[in-house]
Amino acid sequence: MTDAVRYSREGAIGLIEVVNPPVNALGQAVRAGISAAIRQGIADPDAKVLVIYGEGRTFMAGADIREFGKPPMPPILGEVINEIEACPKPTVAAIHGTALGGGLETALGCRFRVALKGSKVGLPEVKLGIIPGAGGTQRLPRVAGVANALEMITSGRHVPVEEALTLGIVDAVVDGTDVKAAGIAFARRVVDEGLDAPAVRDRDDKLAAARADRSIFEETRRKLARSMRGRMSPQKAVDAVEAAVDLAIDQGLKRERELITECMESSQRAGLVHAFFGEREVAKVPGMSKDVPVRPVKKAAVIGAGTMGGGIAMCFANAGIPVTVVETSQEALDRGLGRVRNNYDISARRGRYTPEQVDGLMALFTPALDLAAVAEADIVIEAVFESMDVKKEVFRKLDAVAKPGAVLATNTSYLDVDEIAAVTSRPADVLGMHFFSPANVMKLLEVVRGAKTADDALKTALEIGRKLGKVAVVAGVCDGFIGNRMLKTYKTQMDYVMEDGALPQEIDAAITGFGFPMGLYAMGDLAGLDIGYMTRRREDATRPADARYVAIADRLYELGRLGQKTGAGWYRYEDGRTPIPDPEVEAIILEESGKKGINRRAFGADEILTRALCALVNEGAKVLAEGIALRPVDIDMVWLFGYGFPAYEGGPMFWADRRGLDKVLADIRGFADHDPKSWQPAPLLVELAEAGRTFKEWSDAR
Ligand code: T1G
Repeated sequence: MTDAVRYSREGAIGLIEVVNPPVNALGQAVRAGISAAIRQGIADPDAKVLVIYGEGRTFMAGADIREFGKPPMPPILGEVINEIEACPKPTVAAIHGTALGGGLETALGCRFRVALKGSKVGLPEVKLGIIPGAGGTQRLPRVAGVANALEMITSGRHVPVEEALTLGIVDAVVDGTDVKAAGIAFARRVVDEGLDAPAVRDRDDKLAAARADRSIFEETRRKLARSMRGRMSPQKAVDAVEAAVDLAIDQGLKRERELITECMESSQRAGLVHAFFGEREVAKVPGMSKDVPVRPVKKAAVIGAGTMGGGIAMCFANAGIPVTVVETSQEALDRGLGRVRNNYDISARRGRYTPEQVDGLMALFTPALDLAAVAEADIVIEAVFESMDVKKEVFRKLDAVAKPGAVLATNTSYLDVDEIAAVTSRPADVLGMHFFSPANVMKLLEVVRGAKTADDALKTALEIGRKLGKVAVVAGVCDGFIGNRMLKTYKTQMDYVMEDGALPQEIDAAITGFGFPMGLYAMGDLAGLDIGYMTRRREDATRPADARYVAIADRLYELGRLGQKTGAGWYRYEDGRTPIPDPEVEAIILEESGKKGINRRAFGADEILTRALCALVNEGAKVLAEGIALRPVDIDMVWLFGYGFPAYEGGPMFWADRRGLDKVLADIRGFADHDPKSWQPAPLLVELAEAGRTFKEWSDAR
C-alpha cells in the first residue's frame, strides 16, 4: 500500500482512509492505495464492512488535474472503482467537504453513501473541458435518473448533499463534524440491521423513463448549443449519458472512456485546465513572503454611491462585511441605496433571497453624508467621479479621518495611483482596487500596486478580493492597468479595420465566432458610447497630431446614438437589447472612409480575428516586459474574468504560446508592412519568438 491510503479496523469495520492533502485528489498513489486497501479489507477476516473516507478537509475532490495530458499511470480510476463495486463485502463512502468528479464516482462504486450535513457532491468535469471518465456518466443516471444526471453533469454544479439525498445520490445525511465516526456509525447499521443495496451497475429502473422517451437528449443538446456555445465537452457528456441508456454497463463504460479520451486530447481541455490553475496562481505574488500578515478587515467603507460604488458596497454586504456608504447629498445617497435595494429585490423575486435575507443584507449598509463616518473602517474604497482633482481631494480628507492602518483604495480605471497616494501622509496604505461593472457580478478585480504600496496592504486587498468572491490580479501603475490598456490597443485596431473596410457586425461576428460572449461593438453599446467619447476628449490634448484618428464613434455620439440606452449606437435596438445592423451606421462609416480617401476592402473573419488577437498579445508583451503584469497568466485571467475571453482558449498569452510566438510575430510583421506606426512588435515578443521560446517559459525562468 502507498502512504496516501491507510487501512485499519475498528471492530467489524474496515477503514480505508485517503491521505493526500490538500483535497485528496485521486493521483496514482491514491488509486493504487485504494485498490490495495480494498484487497486488504477483503482478506481481513474480521472486517464485515469497509468504509472509505478522506482525511483532512474533504472527501476526494476528484482526479489529480496535474496528471492531465501525461501518459496514464495505472491503475486507472475506472478499474479501481470496478474493484470497489465488485467487493464481496458491503462498502460505505463517508463524505465530507466536497466529493467531486472522481471522488463522487468512487462513492458511486460503493454500496452506500453517507454524508455530513453541509457537504457537496458533483461532477464538475465539463468545467475542465472533459466529461466524467470513471463511470460517472453511467452510474449517476442509475441513481438519480437521466434528467437529473444530465443537468448535473452538463452544468458541473456542486449539489448540496441535502438535495443529493432527495435525488437518491446519497443514502443518508447526518449531523456532526467527524466523518470517520459517521462512516462507522452507518457501517454498524449495515452489520446490525443487515442493510443491503444492489451495486449501482445492477440498477436500471431509473433509466426507464428516458428509454421510453428519448427527446431529453436532443432537447439538452439544443439547449447546450446556446448556453455553452462552442464548448465540446457538454455535448460529449450528453453522448455518454445516452450510452448509459442504450448500452449494457460495461459497453457504456467503454464508450465513456472513448469520449473522455477525445476531450482530454482537445485544445479546449488544455485551455480550461490553464484557467483552473491560473485562477489560483494569480493569488500568489512572486517575491512576497508567506509571512507577510493580512490586516484584519471587519468593517468597510465605500465613498460614492453611484452604480460602481453601490455595486462595490453590495460585494461587501454579500460577504457579510458591514459597509458604510458615503455620499455628498442625501438625494444621491437615497438614490444609490435605492438602487442597491432594487437589485436585491430583483434577486429575491428570482428566488435567490427571502425578503428577510434582503432586510438582513440591507442592515449591513450604513449611509453617511460625512467622510468622518469612515473612521472605523479597515478598508475604504473610493468610487467617486473619475477626475484626478476630485480623487485627490477625497484622499486628502481620507488621510485626515481614516484610522491608522486602514487600507485606502481607489477604484480608478486609469488614473495614476501613485499621484493619488502622494497627497496622503501614508502612501504605503494606498492602492487601486479596480472593479469591473457591474461590480457585484463581474469576477475580475485588478489590485493596483503603487510604487510605495506596502506588501501587507497589497496582501490584504488580495485577501479581501477572495472574500468578495473575486479573482484578484495584481497590476502595476499605468494608463488602463492590464485590462483596459490592452483593450484600447485592440479596439484601436478594430476601428482601423472598420475604417478600412469592415462593418461592426462583421467584426463582432469574428470575435463571437472565436468564443467571446459579445462582440466589441455590441459591448460598447451595452456600456454606453458616452464613456469612450469622454475618454477621447480627455486624450485630445496629448494625442500626437499625426496619429490616425477614427471619428466614426464621435459621429454616432453626436447623433445621440449612445448605445442600448438610447435604442441606437453601433447597432439599432428594437427590443432594447438585440443588436440589429443599421444602414445609417454603414453610411457614416463609408463617409468617414471616403473623407480619408480610403479604398475600402473586404476583411475575412480570420483576418479580423488575427488582428484582434495579435493586438492583444503585442500589447500584453509590453505589459509583461514593463512589469505591469507579474506573469502571462495574470494577463490571461484578467481577460477571462473581466472581458469574456473564452476560457477554453486559456487567455491571450496562452493562446499566443500555443499558436507559436514565431507565427504571431510573422502576422504582426505582415500588418506592419502596411501600417508600421501602429504595429510595432513588442521587443519581448521579438526576443522570445526568435529564441523559439514561449511567454510561459520566459516567466517560469524568472
Ligand atoms: N487536482 C489537483 N490539484 C487540485 C485539485 C485537483 N483535482 N483540486 C484542487 N487542487 C489544488 C488547487 O490547485 C490548490 O492548489 C489546492 O488544491 C486547494 O484548492 C476521472 C477526470 C475541491 C472545491 O474539478 O473545485 O475527477 O493553489 O484553492 O477553494 O472523472 O479545489 O494551493 O497549490 O481550489 O477549498 C474533478 C477541482 C477533476 C475539483 C476546493 N474535480 N477542485 O476549493 O481550495 S476531473 C474538480 C475544486 C475528474 C474523473 C475526472 C476546488 C475544491 P494550490 P483550492 P478550495
